[in-house]
Amino acid sequence: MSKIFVDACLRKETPYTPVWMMRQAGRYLPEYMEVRAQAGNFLNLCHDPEKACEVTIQPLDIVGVDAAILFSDILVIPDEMGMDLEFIKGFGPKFHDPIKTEEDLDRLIGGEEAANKLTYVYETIKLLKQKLPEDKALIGFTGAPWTLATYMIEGQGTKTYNLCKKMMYSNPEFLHKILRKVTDVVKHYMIKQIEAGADVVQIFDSWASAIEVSKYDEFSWKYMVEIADYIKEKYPEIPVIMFPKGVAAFIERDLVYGNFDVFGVDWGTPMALAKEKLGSKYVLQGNMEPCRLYSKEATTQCVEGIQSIMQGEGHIFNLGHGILPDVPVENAKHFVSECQRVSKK
Ligand code: 1CP
Repeated sequence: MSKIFVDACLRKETPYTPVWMMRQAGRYLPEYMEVRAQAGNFLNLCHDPEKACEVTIQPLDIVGVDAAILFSDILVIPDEMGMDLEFIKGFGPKFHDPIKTEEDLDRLIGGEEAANKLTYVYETIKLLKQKLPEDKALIGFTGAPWTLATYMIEGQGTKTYNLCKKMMYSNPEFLHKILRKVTDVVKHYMIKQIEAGADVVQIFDSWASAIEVSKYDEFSWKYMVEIADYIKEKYPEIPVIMFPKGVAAFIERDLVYGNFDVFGVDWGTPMALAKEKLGSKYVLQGNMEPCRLYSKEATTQCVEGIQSIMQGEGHIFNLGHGILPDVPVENAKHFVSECQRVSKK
């Protein structure tokens, strides 16, 4: 049976435009909160394939999306490379031993050896393959090397990125050494997710916009393209989605290139601009401003607007970044059904 989401990624004819939401498994769902409470904490949940599988499937049943995204986190990668990760309630992720010196980096496990430690992720994917309905696709994912490096250097989320940017301008060779090591792990990690059963993979560069346009290719995009090339060489039929957040100026200046299938458009980038610059080359995913989910009216208006721009083009509906924890479930359902309604052929 064909999967509508995979077909849309490959620009094949579909009965309507498929839809999913970034961060669709999460705190806005009471059913998620229940399973997370049973697990004790967020990382335990990531490490438990049965429970991770259960929360991955919840948004399919509850809000009716067309694809499932593996429940995990981008930060399990540096965790398994040997960094000490904790998710602190009310604070967020924290690495207690951020990278400051060459020795700190050399201590970390690299390449396939690090990717081999993420067995619980592959186990979750294998379980999902047994449990997901045949017509629903499973999306695997990773963080982009740059986005992962920001947490590995800063030790936590940041507003200013001062430690990694200090490195970018005063010791770029060392930043490249970190990015190289992470890229080599991610390449193996992506292949192993695909071999476990992921139908599609997405690379999240959530903090792309922290880099000035003239430096974006050098410190982030080229590593993402290298990962996509590696995947496409081994598994050309597996769609690859790139999601660099906040890169309107990068698109505007025709700086996007690479061998991948779908470009994820963030909510700050006008869909019409993305269509003009990228629509002939890549299927576009996105891009409703996530806060529109607080109002059904604002949601419908935006979905209709996106549909009028993307009608007849390669398109997948999504938000332009993750859903927020206090969005009413009913409004998320409304978004999904509106996307399916306005695009029905
Ligand atoms: O239950 C909880 O309180 C933890 C909240 C939570 C959840 C549900 C975190 C902590 N991560 C996740 C799951 C998660 N993370 C998924 C699951 C699949 C889905 O439903 O989408 C995915 C794909 C991610 C990816 C992720 N983690 C990104 C990239 C995507 C994005 O939203 O930009 C990033 C940047 C992270 C880091 C992270 N994980 C969690 C937090 C609080 C953060 C920090 C965010 C920050 O620094 O602002």
